[in-house]
Amino acid sequence: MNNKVLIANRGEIAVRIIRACRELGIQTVAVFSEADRHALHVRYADEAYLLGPAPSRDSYLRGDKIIDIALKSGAGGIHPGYGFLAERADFAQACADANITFIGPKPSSIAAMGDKAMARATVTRAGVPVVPGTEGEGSLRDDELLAIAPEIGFPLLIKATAGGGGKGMREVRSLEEMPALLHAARREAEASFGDGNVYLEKLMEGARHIEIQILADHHGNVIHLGERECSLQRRHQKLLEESPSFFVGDDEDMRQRMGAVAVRAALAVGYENAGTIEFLVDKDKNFFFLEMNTRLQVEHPVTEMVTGVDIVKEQIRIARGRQMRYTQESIHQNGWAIECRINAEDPYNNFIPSTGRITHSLLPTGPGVRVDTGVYPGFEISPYYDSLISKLIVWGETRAEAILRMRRSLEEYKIVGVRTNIPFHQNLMDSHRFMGGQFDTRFVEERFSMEAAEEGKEIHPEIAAIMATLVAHQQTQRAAHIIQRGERDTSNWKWLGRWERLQR
Ligand code: MV4
Repeated sequence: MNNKVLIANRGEIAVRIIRACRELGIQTVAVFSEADRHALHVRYADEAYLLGPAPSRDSYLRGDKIIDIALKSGAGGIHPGYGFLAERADFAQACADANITFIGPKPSSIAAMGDKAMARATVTRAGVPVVPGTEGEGSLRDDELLAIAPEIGFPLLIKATAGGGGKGMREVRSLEEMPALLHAARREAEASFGDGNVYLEKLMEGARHIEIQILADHHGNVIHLGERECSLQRRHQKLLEESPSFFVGDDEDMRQRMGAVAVRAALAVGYENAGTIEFLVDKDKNFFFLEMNTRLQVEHPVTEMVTGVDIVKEQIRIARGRQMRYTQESIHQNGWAIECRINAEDPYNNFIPSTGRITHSLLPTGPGVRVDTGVYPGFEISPYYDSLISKLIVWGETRAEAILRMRRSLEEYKIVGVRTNIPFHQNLMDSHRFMGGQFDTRFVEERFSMEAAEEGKEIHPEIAAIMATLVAHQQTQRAAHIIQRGERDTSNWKWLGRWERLQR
């Protein structure tokens, strides 16, 4: 790989990758859609090329055009970021065929982990525990699945082999309802992935979602960077991640066992570069391999904050064939990091996406605060891509300090022009269950409501008046959203005392 990298992505992750390249002295090439002409990643890169119309399939999914641009601009490497082409084995192969370094794993590793049934079979052979379910890599017919189901036991889950991230999943409570659910799952999988193949897993209720970050170089060195707790999600969209996990806590033995198992899963597919092993963890701390994400993840910064490893720089070094700069013994978790995903969506209206121009914005700064964003005042949030505006990441010596810092940062953060989920995160930070770490993957959808969280809160007429003035002043119908200052009835010190009592 030469000294020029094309970033085949947009938004905050494209900016994040450009920053790593800059620090490494690498030239950068951005690509953009018609909707992203004025995007930050286009401004930050040394060169930028238009891909095509706004829809992803006409722009960021055009692997052929992207490889052409890489060849024309003389970029020797392509970083795919996450989403779009990041987990397409055919794209990774096409890069190799064009003599371009794909900054990620080998096509065979992507393919082996992309087929979820194959992934289960492969890691099982390597001694990695998986959730009980169907075995082997072949496709199973409905009659075969119906015969196996009672052995696995109900409730169970039908999952798409080509799936991941919850798409095409169906919960099955009894054999009677299973044929119809199989049909529906196959149809959804066929429509989403062009592959109607499914497999079965026992449903693990009330489990946590904990994942391990992996780094592997081309010299056989594979290490893990500890865990991330990702249980706080809504409809399979993660909203908040932290590292370490409160649930793993000071159980160093569990942490090292999970890490060792994750390393084994990566070795099973000859993994290279950065990747993540997802586990489901039950209340008795048993953990089971769920799937492997063969890419850089949205939430990688929390791991960077506690380990001090720049994962993106390490990805680039690894792709250049360098030896990893770390050994397992040199990796230590220091303190606590929390990431809130700031989305352009309305938490008071079922989280529907909010589009429009960001007219004003003030970013939180100061000690222990990092904001990864791809937008700025004047930028228009379009409906074509995901609703992620930014990632607000804080670091603290302890979880309590990180939570207080996150509250402070959320108060400082002002975004006007689109609605955001900042009020959701503020309510979450005030939630006693969150403070006490008492949550699993059902928490946001089943035990949390904005209305309940805000019951009894004062109404602030001054803020309402300022907001009305602002809106009128801008002569726009677009909704403005002012984040209310934290006027809590207790000081942070009192709150910390309470939190510490909760911990006993
Ligand atoms: C599961 C599960 C329970 N039991 N598998 C959702 C996304 C995909 N990565 C796998 N998912 C799940 N698989 C078994 N056998 C529960 C989920 C799940 C979930 C997992 C992680 C985080 C949030 C979740 C929300 C709902 C369901």
